[in-house]
Amino acid sequence: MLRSPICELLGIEYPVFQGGMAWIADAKLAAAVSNGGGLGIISAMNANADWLRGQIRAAKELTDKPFGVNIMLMSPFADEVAKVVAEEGVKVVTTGAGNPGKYMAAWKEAGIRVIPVVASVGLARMMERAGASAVVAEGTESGGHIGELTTMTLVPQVCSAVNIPVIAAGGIADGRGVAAAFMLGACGVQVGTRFLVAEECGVHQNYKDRVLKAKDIDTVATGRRLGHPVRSLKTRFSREYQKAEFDVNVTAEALEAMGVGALRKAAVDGNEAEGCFLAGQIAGLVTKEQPAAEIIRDLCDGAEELLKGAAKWVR
Ligand code: TUI
Repeated sequence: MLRSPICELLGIEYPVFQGGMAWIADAKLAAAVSNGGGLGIISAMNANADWLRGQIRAAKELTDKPFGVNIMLMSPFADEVAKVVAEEGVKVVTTGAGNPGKYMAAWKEAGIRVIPVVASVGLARMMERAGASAVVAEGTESGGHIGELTTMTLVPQVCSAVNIPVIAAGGIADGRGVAAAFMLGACGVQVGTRFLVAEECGVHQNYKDRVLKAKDIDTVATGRRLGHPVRSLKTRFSREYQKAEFDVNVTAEALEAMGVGALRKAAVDGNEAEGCFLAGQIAGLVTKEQPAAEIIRDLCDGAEELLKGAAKWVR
């Protein structure tokens, strides 16, 4: 069985986190992943405190296992949801799209294990000093808000720089990816794109179908001009956004406005014309809908077999 110190640290069976996907990762998906032995994560995205409190309580009804909450630091509600996770006794908080430094003391005081998602060695080091229990090193292969470095280059550099456990993310969707992540020095993985098509994932069926049909070259990173690049599937929205981004006559404000509501349109409405379908570069490998527990077992059993057989390369 694939196990690592992150399992003991968090009280989980398998070293697999489910990514905190905005508008998608709710109590139902998080509970299914946690019941399957991984760490389910509810995304607080751009929602307010009441919504998050409801989701945390719903997850507690659905599972006795630990689960986490992901806080998107660019959210206008970051301050209030940061309080809710402490009040509701959430065990694990992951953060994205910024530096969670100002919340760390309060979260640690509440006994929360804080695991920031980082895209650079600098932020990983800073988070270790601030008291993080681990970091998720997320490569640019990921869907959603991304940094510059690939998983292949980021993970070993973060592992060499810090003494806390490192979870690898970005481009991992099967046992090969998991085994590779462990070889790079990680002791766990975070997976988003493959959990998009979990049976318990409530994202619109059009979104699942787009992911299932995607090929290797079907994602694109847009938003660099505004300083927050985002990876999504190539769709009408991404093509039009890209055109606007390269047009010097389109203002930054107009570009910002184009993005508003696009994630919800994709995830909730399945709107293929106006939605922004966030997904990672590994989408081409994701070809079937399965229960979350089955996905976790496939990832870990696949990695176990590869790691056991790795000695064949040594003569
Ligand atoms: O955060 C993510 N992925 C996300 S957040 C998101 S919601 C969103 N919607 C529309 C536009 C933008 C975001 C969708 N996907 N992953 C973790 C991550 N964090 N990737 C990159 C970073 C990051 C980037 C810059 C972390 C810190 C940072 O700067 C740190 C600093 O020094 O402020």
